[in-house]
Amino acid sequence: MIWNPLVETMDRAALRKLQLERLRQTIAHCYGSVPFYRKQFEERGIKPEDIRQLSDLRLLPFTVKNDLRDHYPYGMLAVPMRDIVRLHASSGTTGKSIVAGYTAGDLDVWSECVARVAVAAGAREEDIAQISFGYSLFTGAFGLHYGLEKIGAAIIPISGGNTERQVTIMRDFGATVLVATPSYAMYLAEVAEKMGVTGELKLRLGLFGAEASTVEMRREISRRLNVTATENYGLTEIIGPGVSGECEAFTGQHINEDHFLPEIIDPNTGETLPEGETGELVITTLTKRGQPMLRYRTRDITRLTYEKCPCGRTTARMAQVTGRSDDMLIVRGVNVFPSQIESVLLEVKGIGPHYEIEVTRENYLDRLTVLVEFIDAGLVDRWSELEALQRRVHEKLRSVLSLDVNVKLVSPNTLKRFEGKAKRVTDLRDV
Ligand code: DLL
Repeated sequence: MIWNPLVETMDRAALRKLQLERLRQTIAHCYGSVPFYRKQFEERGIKPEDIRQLSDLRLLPFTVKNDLRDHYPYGMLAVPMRDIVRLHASSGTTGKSIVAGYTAGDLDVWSECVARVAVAAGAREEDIAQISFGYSLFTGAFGLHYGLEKIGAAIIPISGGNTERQVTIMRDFGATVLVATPSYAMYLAEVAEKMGVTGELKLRLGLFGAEASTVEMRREISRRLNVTATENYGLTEIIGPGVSGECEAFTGQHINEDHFLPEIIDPNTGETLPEGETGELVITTLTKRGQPMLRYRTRDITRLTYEKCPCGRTTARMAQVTGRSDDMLIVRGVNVFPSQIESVLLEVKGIGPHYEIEVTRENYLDRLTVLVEFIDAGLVDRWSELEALQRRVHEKLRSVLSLDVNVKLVSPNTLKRFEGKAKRVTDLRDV
């Protein structure tokens, strides 16, 4: 089923025409209403009229997270506050948060986009959806809430945390769809197993997002919760969830291209890359009124394809985000993405899906330590087996990363569990 066949299966030439029209309106709106954008245009000697075709987009400067921080809290708004009806923010691990303001029209667009993503993933009006994202300034819960409500699903707005109660409600209310971060879904699976109720759950579909997860991790969640695990993507600066999501053909995440114009750039040079090449995702909003974004650098690494999908949608698809350009660790000169480590760990039998990564510097030498739980608690007394397991993990990591990694196997249920986005990497080199 396709929620909005008119746009989701639109002929690409017609879609590009619509995008250009909306791009020009957005640029005029930004230029006329946001001093930050006007200054950027003036500094480069460009006028809104100079943007005549979609490829002229590359004439425009990028917008980055720091621009939003510098204009905290309301400096990026393009409408007066009386037209704003909702404010969200992303906490950000460092510094000021990023604020997002929505007009009533923006909220409608947002629900529409999430409705499309939810339906593409397989959600239907008969579903009972448990929303286990925190209802807060975070966009995840409210975004999925209104999108799923729009398609007619019944919402359980349980929010994050209180995990045993979550599982009880999930069972008693007969939830069929779970909305959570992949790491929280894994934790929920574990708690359901401990409570011995996995078999009584009615879950069939997982709408997972808000953080990177590997195929291996989603496969494990899928097995343990007995769900089809799908992924969706978005960010506060652009709208929240609803930017893109996987369809039932699992060929990447369809971007709601009539609202968000994607590009891929080389993160080092800023050059636009051709279709299919991997780089940083840059998004321009095409319909947002409250806080439009021109060429926003997401820092997320992915690639795009414009080929028609077997599901019938014609919109661009983005590959799974493997990490953020600022997540990449450089350890003794070797580039390491946490997702590579996750993939390796989940392939080794005998260890659990919970892990932490620590980077330290000893005597000017970087050291990467991976802590991971072994599954069989009895191994504590069987040293040689434990040692063999540790060697296996070590070898596997070395062959994939070309790096000597310090592996610490720890007892089951000793590492931190996450109720929202996981924070698995601690880099202690600069402190
Ligand atoms: O996480 C919006 C969202 C909520 C998306 C719920 C999907 C579901 P922020 O808190 O601003 O917004 O974080 C945005 O999270 O730039 C990515 O780095 C990461 N991210 C979001 N979805 C995915 C995903 C929400 N499916 C940042 N895969 C983004 C990988 C993701 N990373």
